[in-house]
Amino acid sequence: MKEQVAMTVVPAAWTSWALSRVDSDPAGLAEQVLARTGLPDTPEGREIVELHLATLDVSLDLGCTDLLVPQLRWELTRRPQVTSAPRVVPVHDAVHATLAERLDELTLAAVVRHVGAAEAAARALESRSWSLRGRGGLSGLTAPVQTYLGHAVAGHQQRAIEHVLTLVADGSSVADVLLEVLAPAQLELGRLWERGVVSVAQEHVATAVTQVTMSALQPLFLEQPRLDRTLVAATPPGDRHEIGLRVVTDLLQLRGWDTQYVGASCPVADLVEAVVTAGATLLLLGASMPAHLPGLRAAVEHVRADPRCQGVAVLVGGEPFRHAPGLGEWVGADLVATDAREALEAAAGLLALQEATGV
Ligand code: B12
Repeated sequence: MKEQVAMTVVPAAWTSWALSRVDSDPAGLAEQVLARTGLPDTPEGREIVELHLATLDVSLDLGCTDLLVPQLRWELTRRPQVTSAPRVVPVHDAVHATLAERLDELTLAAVVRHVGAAEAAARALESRSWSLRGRGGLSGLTAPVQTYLGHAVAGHQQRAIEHVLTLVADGSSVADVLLEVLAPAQLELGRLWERGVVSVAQEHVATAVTQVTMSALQPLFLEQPRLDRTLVAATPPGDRHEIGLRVVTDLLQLRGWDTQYVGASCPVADLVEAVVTAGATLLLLGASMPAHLPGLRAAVEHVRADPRCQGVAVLVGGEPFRHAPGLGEWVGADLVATDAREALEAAAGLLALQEATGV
C-alpha cells in the first residue's frame, strides 16, 4: 500500500543483542545497506531498507522469526514498484553482506539462521498463495463480504453503505458487520494488492469507502446504555493503519464505553494530554507492523512516566501481537488482545476489576 513516505522508522539505537553490536549507528547502517541493494536513494527505496532493518531488530530482540515474514513478503511485491533496474539485490542479502563486515562470526551466524528461518516461512507462504490462485481468488469469502468488497473496490460508497445497512435490517448486529464483513474485506484487499489484482489506487479508494461505511453505522450506536467510562485510542507515531484500531474502538463504544478516537500516528506528548483531558481509564494502542513496535513501546513509557496517567490501563493489539507471545510485556502493556473478541474480554475484565477496586 503506497503512501507519502516521510517518517523514518530507524531507531536512534538498536534494541537487539545482535544489531547493537554493530559498530555503526542505525542511520549509517541503513545507508550502507541501501547502497548495496541497488534500490534508488528515494523515500520509497529508503523505506524498504528502513522497515527491513527496524523489523529485523525487533524480531531478533524477541527471538520471533514470524515477525519478519510479512516484511519479506511485502518486499517481493514492493521492490519492482520502486525500481525497474534489472539487478536489485534482495535486502536480506545486502544486510548479510554489510553485517559480515561489522559483526563477529558467532553473532553473524545467529542473525543468518534467524533470517533464513523467516525466508523459508515466507517462501512456503508464497507457494501456498500461488496454489490458491488457481482456485478462484475470492472463493473463501462469504457472499456479504464479496458483495461489500466489490462495491468498495469500485468506489461505490453509497452501495457499500446500503449493503451493510440491509444486513443490519435483516438481523446482523453492528458487531457482526464490523467483524464479519468490513474487517475480512480489508484483509482480502491486502491479499489482492499483494497478488497484483488491485492497484494501490483501488486499495486507497476501498479503504476510504470502509471508513465512510463505519461512520455510517455510528447512528446505530446511540441507543446503547453508557458505562460512564472513557477510553482513548491511537496508533504510535508513524503507524498509518487505523481500521483495525477503529473496529475495536467502535465495538467498545457499542459496549457502553465513551470513546475518543485519536486515530493514526499520534505524537506521544499529545497522546498523554488526550488521555488526561478525556479522564480516560483505558488507553488502546495498536500497531499493524513490527517496525512500529518501538514507537508503541515509547508511547507506553510516556504514559507511565506521567503521574496524571496513574491508574490508566494500557491495552495493546494489532497483527504483530498475534505472532509474538511475549510482546505485551516487551511494550509494557497491562493487557494484550490478539483480536477484537479478546479486546472485548480484556476490557470487560478491566471494568470488573476497576469497579471492584472503586477506580
Ligand atoms: C489499508 C492498508 C493500508 C492503508 C491504511 C489506511 C488507513 N487509514 O488505515 C495505507 C495505504 C495508509 C497503508 C500504508 C502502508 N502499508 Co498497509 N495495509 C493496509 C491493508 C491492506 C489493510 C489494513 C486493514 O485495514 N486491516 C483490517 C483490520 C480490521 O485488520 P487488523 O489491522 O489486523 O485489525 C484487527 C486485529 O489486528 C486487531 N487490532 C488491530 N488494531 C488493534 C488495536 C488494539 C488496541 C487491539 C486491542 C486490537 C487491534 O483487531 C482488529 C479486528 O480484528 C493491510 C493488509 C493486511 N493484511 O492487514 C496492509 C499492510 C498492513 N500494509 C503493509 C505495508 C507494508 C504498508 C506500507 C509500508 C506500504 C508502502 N509504503 O508502500 C505503508 C506503511 C504506512 C505506515 N507508515 O504505517 C503490510 C505490512 C507488512 C508487514 N511488514 O507487517 C500489509 C500487511 C500489506 C501486505 N500484504 O504486505 N496500508
